Amino acid sequence: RPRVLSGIQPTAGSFHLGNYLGAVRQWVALQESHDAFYMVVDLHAITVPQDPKELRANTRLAAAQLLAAGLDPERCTLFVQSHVPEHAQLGWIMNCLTGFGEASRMTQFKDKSAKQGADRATVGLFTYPVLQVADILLYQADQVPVGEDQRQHIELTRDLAERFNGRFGETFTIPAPYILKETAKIYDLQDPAVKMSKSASTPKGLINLLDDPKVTAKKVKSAVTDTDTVIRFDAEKKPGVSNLLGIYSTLTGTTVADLEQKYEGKGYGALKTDLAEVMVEFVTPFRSRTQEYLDDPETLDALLAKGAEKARTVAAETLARTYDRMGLLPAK
Ligand code: AQP
Repeated sequence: RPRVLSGIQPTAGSFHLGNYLGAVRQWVALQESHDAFYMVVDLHAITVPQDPKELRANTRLAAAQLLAAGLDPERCTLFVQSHVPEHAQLGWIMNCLTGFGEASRMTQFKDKSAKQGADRATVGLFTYPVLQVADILLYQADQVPVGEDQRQHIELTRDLAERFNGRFGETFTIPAPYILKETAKIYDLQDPAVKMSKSASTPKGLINLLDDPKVTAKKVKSAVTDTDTVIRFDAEKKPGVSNLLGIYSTLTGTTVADLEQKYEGKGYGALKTDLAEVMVEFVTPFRSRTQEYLDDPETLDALLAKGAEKARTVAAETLARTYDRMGLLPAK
């Protein structure tokens, strides 16, 4: 079975619809056909300031949401990044292989540091794509299921893996991005020119899966569309409507063409009302399942410990080989 690896930050509390459709949904599907490793990336979360209590709670909350979304610890390896120290260790090695200019070209860093103010951005934020490289290479992943915003980091991973292999001999599998066209980028409901993100300029554009379903329905109904009236997919001319159609299509398994036909001659109000209903039907059981996992933190922690143990056996082997290839003296 080919191997997949991916991660999600625990920072915002609730996952948003972009995280789910862009990534987590694919993770659930891939656990059936792939040897799958999924993690809550708490070391990435601390690249920006975190309240310790909240970070701990949000890490459990992220794991609970992954299980609620359908990850099955019998079918995949689910763990917390900091439970596997090899991530930080290989991260350092990869830092020593990355050019300063190369890291400076990462657009996610540019965006995130611009939002924070360049003076406040940490060195950790600057090198977080390099830690991501280590995350992927440790598991010799063949594919990395992510949203479009992560494509550049997968490119960096490929470059560094090739560089290492070229310099020290075949060590790392060269991974490929696994990005589904339809859900590669979910857009902000109030500003369909930008991706849906936890750092949205207004909360009205962001669908948090754990929001009160009534709030979710309201956000869908007040989504920005356009002054035209036709319900048609055209990402360039009609980004708002196209975003809604894409979300609707993925959540229901109906093709966009069928939706266009269904809403022919109908107004945007009808589309939004129906999509709000679809969304509420999706988030309501998701919320209660998440709560069930949170109500039993001991079981959750035990499950994560088991996942970390499985992950470590793979990670430790890759790290040992890497150290050896580079000429680091083994401890006797
Ligand atoms: N809008 C999106 N459309 C499709 N995929 C998306 N992802 C994120 N936003 C979208 C994908 O979700 C996975 C987890 O990403 P993350 O850990 O970076 O989660 P986040 O920090 O909550 O993502 P944000 O909201 O995008 O954060 P900021 O504002 O910090 O940039 C990834 O696979 C990502 O591609």
